Amino acid sequence: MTFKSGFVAILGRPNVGKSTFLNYVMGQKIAIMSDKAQTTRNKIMGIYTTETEQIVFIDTPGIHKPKTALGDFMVESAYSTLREVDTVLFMVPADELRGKGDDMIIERLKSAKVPVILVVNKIDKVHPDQLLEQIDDFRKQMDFKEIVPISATQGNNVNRLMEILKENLDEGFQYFPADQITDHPERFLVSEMIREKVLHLTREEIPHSVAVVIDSMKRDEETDKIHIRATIMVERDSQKGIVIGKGGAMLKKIGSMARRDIELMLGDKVFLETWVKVKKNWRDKKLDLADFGYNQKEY
Ligand SMILES: Nc1nc2c(ncn2[C@@H]2O[C@H](COP(=O)(O)OP(=O)(O)OP(=O)(O)O)[C@@H](O)[C@H]2O)c(=O)[nH]1
Ligand SMILES: [Mg+2]
Repeated sequence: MTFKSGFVAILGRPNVGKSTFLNYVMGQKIAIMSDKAQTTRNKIMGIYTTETEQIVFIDTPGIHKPKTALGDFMVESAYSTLREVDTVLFMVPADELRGKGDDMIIERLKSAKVPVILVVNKIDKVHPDQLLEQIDDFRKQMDFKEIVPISATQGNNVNRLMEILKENLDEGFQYFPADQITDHPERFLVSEMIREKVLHLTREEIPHSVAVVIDSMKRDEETDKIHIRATIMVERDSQKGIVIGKGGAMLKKIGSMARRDIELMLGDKVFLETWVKVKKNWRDKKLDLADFGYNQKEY
């Protein structure tokens, strides 16, 4: 039997459910998710492999009007996938009307010369009539190869979308071993899981200002646990106060929730030590961006 494979990018505005979809398909958390916009900051591969096919999904940062060097990096890394993939999934939410942000992306997609599948996500949030109107509106904007409504949280119609993707695969290599699910090292996933808890537990001003760096990660022979030291970077002293919380309560909560996720991912006991540091305006400094893992990488 011939083997089929292909690269598929997931593109769209922030918060539409791109990472939620990827995690649903992969059956585990590779990309962190939150109800705050601009959660994903790096391209993340989710490698889906069966006996007969391999689909390499690339989850991308939500496309927005960038206001910082980090924002520039995020948007650029999302658009860069257009040169790297065989198919694009353009994701829009069923419950929000098409806006300037969508139009901007559509313009780029039109000139990209890659087949684009429109994925209307969050159908659990709307009445079917509203869904039809949404589809009708987008259909007029460009020529989509297919239009597929789904719910990434509930899994509705995700199988159908997977079938369509499989039907459209070309004969090709198995690019990655069958047991590899992502291109990112464990350290990156660990830092992301900590960042996810900061996003969940802190107020609106923190999420965009935070980066997490893993200082060390090794097995402690005495306790037989993985000992992880992580630093949470923020931009201001006041933010440091919020992340640490009264008597350290917030940091403790972040640590224990993150530890649970990390243990699940690693399948091992973990001792997690977290520190908070202030690094002023790191989002605007190219050098700091690279230090914190935000540097361009091609696939
Ligand atoms: N009701 C509903 N909510 C969803 C669905 N898919 C995603 N969400 C929610 O939408 C929010 C954003 O999800 P993410 O997966 O982080 O969105 P994203 O597109 O990756 O966002 P960025 O990384 O910021 O670009 C989360 O609160 C999800 O739980 C869905 O099908 N239905
Ligand atoms: Mg995301």
